[in-house]
Amino acid sequence: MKFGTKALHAGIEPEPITGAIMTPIFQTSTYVQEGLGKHKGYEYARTQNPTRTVLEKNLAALENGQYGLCFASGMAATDAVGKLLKTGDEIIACDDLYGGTYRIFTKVFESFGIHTKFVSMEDPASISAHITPQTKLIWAETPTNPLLNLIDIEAVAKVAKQHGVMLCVDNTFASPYLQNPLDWGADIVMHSATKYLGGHSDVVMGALITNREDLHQRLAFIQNACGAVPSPNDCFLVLRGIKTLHIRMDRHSENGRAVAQYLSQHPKVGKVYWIGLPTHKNHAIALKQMRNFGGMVSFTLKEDTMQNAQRVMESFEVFALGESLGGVESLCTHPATMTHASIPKEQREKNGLKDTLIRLSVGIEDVEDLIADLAQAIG
Ligand code: P1T
Repeated sequence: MKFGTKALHAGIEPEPITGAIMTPIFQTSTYVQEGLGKHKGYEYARTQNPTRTVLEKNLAALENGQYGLCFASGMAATDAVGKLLKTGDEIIACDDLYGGTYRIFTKVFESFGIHTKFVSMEDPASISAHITPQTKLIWAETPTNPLLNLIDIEAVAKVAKQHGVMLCVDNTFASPYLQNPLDWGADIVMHSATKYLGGHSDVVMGALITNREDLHQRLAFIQNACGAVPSPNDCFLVLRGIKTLHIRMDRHSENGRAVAQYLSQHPKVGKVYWIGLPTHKNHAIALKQMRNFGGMVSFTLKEDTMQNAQRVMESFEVFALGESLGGVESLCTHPATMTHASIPKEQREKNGLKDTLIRLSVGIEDVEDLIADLAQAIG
C-alpha cells in the first residue's frame, strides 16, 4: 500500500456492531469482564483503549514499524524513552533541538543521574569519540528545531550499531510522510503528534514507533506503569488529522518553497533556513532521506537587531504569533523567548541560534496571501 492509502486504511476497520466507518471514541475508563481473567483484550483504559489501539496501529504502519505507542504529549513520549535508562547511563543528543527536549535531558534526567552530552551530528563519524561504555542512547532530531540542520540517519545508525547504542530519532518536523527513520536503521521514532500528525492545532500528543519487540514491550510497560496516555477523544482527532497528512504535507512543502524563495531574494532578509534550498548546507542529506522538504522556514533580517525582528514578528496579519507548528494555519515563533527559552543563551549562541531568529511554520493558506503578509511585515 502507498502512503495515502495507508493513512486512510492501515489498522482501521469499520466498527463491527454498526459498520460505522469512523473509529468510535471509546469514552470509557473500564471494560466489563465476563469472569475473572475473562475479557476481550481490554481491562482498564490506561492500559488499553480501542480508539488508541487503532491510532497506534495506523502510526506504526505510516512509519514502516511493527509497533506504535501513544502518549499524552511529545514530552511524555520522550520521557518514556528516558525511562529505558538508569542512573549512570549517558545520552548523546544533537546540539540544536527543541528546547523542551533540552530541558527534560538537563533538568529531569540529569537529576536521576543520567547525563547528556550535546554534540554536533553533522559529521556522524565524530560521534564515536563521545561514546563511552555508559552511553545507552543517541537522540537525533532531524530536521532540527529551529535551525533546520539535517542529520544523516543511516550514518548515525551505523555508529550506534557499532557501539551497541540505541538510536531514537525525533521525526516531528518531517512527519512520516516526508521521512521514515526506521528504514534508515533507527531503533525508535518519536513524534510530537501535536504538530503535523494532528495537523489542526487542537491536540497535544506524542508517539513512539519501533520494530524491536524488546523495546516495544519495555515502552508499553512504561506507558502503562507511568500512565501518561492520551484521551480517546484526542486519539480520534489525530486519526482524523492523519487522513489528510499526505495532502497537507504536499501543500506545506509547496508553500514552504515559495516562502523560502521569496525570503531568499528579499533585500532586507539575512539568512534563510529551508532544507529544500540547494544552498542549504545539508541539502544532499534531504535529497537522500526525505521525500520533500516541508513547511518549516527560519530566517534572520539584514538589520539584525532584536528591535527589527520584533517589529516584523508583531506586524504579521496572516501568520499568527505563537508557539507550536505543523497546523494548517501559518504560525510565527520567536525561538529565543518561546520554544527555546529553556536553553541558556550562551548554549543557544554556541549552537548558532541567535536571539533574532524568526521561525515560520508555513501553513496551507493560499501562498499569495502568505507572501503578501511577509512583504508588508518586512516592509
Ligand atoms: O509539545 P509536545 O507535544 O510535548 O512535543 C514536544 C516536542 C518534541 N519534539 C519537537 C521537535 C518539538 O518541536 C516539540 C514541541 N515543539 C514546539 C511546541 C515548538 O513550537 O517548537
